[in-house]
Amino acid sequence: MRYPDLQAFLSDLEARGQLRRVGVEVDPILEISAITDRVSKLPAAGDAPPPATDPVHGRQGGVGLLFEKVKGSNIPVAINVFGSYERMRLALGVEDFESLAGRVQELVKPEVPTTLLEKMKKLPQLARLAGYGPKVGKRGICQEVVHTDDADLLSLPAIQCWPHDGEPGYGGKPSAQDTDTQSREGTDDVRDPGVGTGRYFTFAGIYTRDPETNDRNVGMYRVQVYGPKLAAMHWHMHHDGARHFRKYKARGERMPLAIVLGGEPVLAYAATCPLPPDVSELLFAGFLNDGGIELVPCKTIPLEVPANAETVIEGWIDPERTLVEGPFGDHTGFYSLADRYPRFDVTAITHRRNPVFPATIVGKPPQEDYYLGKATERIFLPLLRMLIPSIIDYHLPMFGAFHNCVFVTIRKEYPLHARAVMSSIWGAGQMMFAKMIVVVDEHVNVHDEQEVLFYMGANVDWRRDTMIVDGPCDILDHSTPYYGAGAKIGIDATRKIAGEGVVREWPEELEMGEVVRELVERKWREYGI
Ligand SMILES: Cc1cc2nc3c(=O)[nH]c(=O)nc-3n(C[C@H](O)[C@H](O)[C@H](O)COP(=O)(O)O)c2cc1C
Ligand SMILES: [Mn+2]
Repeated sequence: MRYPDLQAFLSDLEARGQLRRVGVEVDPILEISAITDRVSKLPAAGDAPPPATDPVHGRQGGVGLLFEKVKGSNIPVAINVFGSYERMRLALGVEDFESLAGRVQELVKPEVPTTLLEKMKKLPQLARLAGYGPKVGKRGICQEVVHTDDADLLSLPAIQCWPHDGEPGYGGKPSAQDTDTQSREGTDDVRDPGVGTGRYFTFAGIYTRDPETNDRNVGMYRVQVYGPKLAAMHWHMHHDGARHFRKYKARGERMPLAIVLGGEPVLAYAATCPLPPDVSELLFAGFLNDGGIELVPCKTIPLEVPANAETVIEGWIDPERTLVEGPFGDHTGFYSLADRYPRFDVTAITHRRNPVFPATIVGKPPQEDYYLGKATERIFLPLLRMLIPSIIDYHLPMFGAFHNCVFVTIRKEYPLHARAVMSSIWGAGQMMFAKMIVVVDEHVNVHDEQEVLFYMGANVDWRRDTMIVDGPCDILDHSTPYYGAGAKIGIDATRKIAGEGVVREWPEELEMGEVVRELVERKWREYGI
């Protein structure tokens, strides 16, 4: 089943026992977050078995939540609604992620083998043919109510997730990291005293267009609220929103930008997908939705936004002026510290009558984002294999919080093959952030973390079988010596062969013979055990 909008999704979740309404009044400052954090760690609602690809953690996630009475706003907050395997599958309208992965493979297969990037670039033509491209119409529920002069971000129930979020001075002065992601020049550190600190939109799609190619991008970036018409945009330098911004900045132009809350549930997922630059998230969402996403023109800026969204915030990013954004309790399990980020000035807020406000929190896993990431892990396997055919399967363990750890199985064919695979992974889009890659042989169950660690312990000589390389890192990683740059390790835990350094005779792994196993199987009852 595919849902036309967030509220249709919520209704269906409720009918399936996957959503709980909370009628008692709650505070958007920390209380919603504390409840959600606790619920995320509960067993998942329903009795679906854990997927084979996540046997240990596959049954967590509690229930989706709808807070009906939020202090200071008349808009209800929906949270953790993607926060389990079951709800993630429902959001994408699939029985399992593998079938979707199959569809992705079908879509890119007819092409002659070329690079992944070329393949992905062909996606638009292919997909438009099949009607997956966005369709611009005239009217949408997202504009049932329009506020321009009276637009007020503070009317929305933006949440504060962690205690030090937005706390001025926490963790020292903004680091003034010398990168051009953010605009460095501006110094207006505006905070509206009426706002409180650290209130964020945490589950919004950020819509921008490339000023040169006019390509659309949608990314999920957090937005800090500073006042009725003022916010800051936290996009990482490696992401497409920041890339678009750099282009506008170089041209000395302000950038139109829309913050979209709600719409078809596939949109929120697509906004988190590590698609290559210039591969449209809207097109991908249309593909997931099995039909193009309907858009409507914004009221005050030259952009189009999903017609079925709950709420849309329109405005401009200033090319020069910044705000001190953060700190923010992040998906790493630590605070990302305050820094300068571009300033967003609101020109309009449009919404449907009686909107719901979608939110999420990130923090120590598992949280809702774990399931978004796991969906991507499965759906992108065929694309990763197209780029790096030696990969059989991979697994991003929960403890790695996405970027810290990747387990990979390969069918090893030649000396140092595992190293080639590691380097390829570090060259594959957002996989470049992988801080530790462990490569094991095909017969290892890569989703069984104990089994992978067993081979890492048994098969690795730390001097011979590891490699440490420098490269771009997740900017949220507080351990790197530089902002967004540091070292990564590749660990070759495969069986070693000639040509991989000194290899003494490699013993066979223990396994019972067929004959004795059959004997024991046959006599099992007789033993009386
Ligand atoms: C819950 C959640 C919050 C996120 N917050 C941010 C953020 O604040 N800034 C950012 O740059 N990326 C954030 N991301 C990651 C991006 O959404 C993701 O990497 C996406 O692929 C970026 O798309 P892009 O390459 O089109 O920019 C977040 C992801 C999730 C799931
Ligand atoms: Mn993108």
